[in-house]
Amino acid sequence: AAVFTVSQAAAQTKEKQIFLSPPLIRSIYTADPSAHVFNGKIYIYPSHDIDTAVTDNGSGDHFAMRDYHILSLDHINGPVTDHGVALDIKNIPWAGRQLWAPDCAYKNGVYYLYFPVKDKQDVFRIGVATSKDPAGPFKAEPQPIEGSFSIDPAVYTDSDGQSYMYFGGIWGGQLQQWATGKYQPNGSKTDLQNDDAPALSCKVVRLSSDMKQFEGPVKDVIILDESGRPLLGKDHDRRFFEGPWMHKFKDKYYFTYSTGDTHYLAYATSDKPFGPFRYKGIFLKPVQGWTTHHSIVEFKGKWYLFYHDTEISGKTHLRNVKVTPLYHRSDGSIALIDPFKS
Ligand code: FUB
Repeated sequence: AAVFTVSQAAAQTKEKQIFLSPPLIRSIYTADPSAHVFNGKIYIYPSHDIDTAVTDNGSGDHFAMRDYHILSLDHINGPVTDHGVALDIKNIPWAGRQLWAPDCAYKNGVYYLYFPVKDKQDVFRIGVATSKDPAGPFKAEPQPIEGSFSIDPAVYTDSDGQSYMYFGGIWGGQLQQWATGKYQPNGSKTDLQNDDAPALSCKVVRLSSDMKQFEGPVKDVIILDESGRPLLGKDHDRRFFEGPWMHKFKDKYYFTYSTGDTHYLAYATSDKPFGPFRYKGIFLKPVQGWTTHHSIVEFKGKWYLFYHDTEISGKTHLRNVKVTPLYHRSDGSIALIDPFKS
């Protein structure tokens, strides 16, 4: 199957169905919302989708984004401010093409914007840019983070101050091309192509105290099934595809992610940030559009899911971000969200 073509399941236009939430902003296309609370406001770090002449060649090339705009809200239902261009690809010295899903972290008066982009050899790497203002503009470091690869960085800072980066994505995100530890330019375009072997894992690594480097080894985020065995490559309904996020609720670490070609957002929990994690279920049914990507954040004592769909454009590469409440039940499970009203 081609990468990023619209699957029949997700492409069914949900005619006569009513979307659960409205787009947060209509003046630009936005996707992959990483939301954080800084200085009592919500800041959203999304991808900025654009329409280009690039056609879908099976590797996500039509996601040809060139800059980031940061959004902010004072209240969950309040007006959204678009702070303009926060980082442009032309100001990232090592970048080639495709600015994909970013994230942001804060430490000691500095905001760190983490972003995946293909380098001039067309290999995804992860870069970092800094600013004193959560809305930017950000200045990129001259080189990508040493040892970084693939896409979708999500940085989680634990209660002890240690930050971790979760990252990776299969298919167009190239994770499978790093399976040997070295980039395979002519490697598989999808996954390990070994259905009965453990699926490729998301990666996790500690960040250095200056937030600009990896510290220690890059490890696998192992997701175990109900029998304690790693999820297998053939388990497309449950295995990791892309779009990781981490949040902690009542001392449990919740690893949340997209299952990609089956279009779910799923979760797995652990007592430790490195896992292993136990698969628990899905918490968002397929949205309109091929990709599904999210973040989870607590704001003023309530939890929210930030996600995207294609309500405005109907095109899979021109997305819009949304928000809806998210509920943790007393047994630790997350209540399932349907992106359409029933
Ligand atoms: O926005 C480009 C890519 O699409 C992201 O990196 C993936 O997570 C998917 O949402």
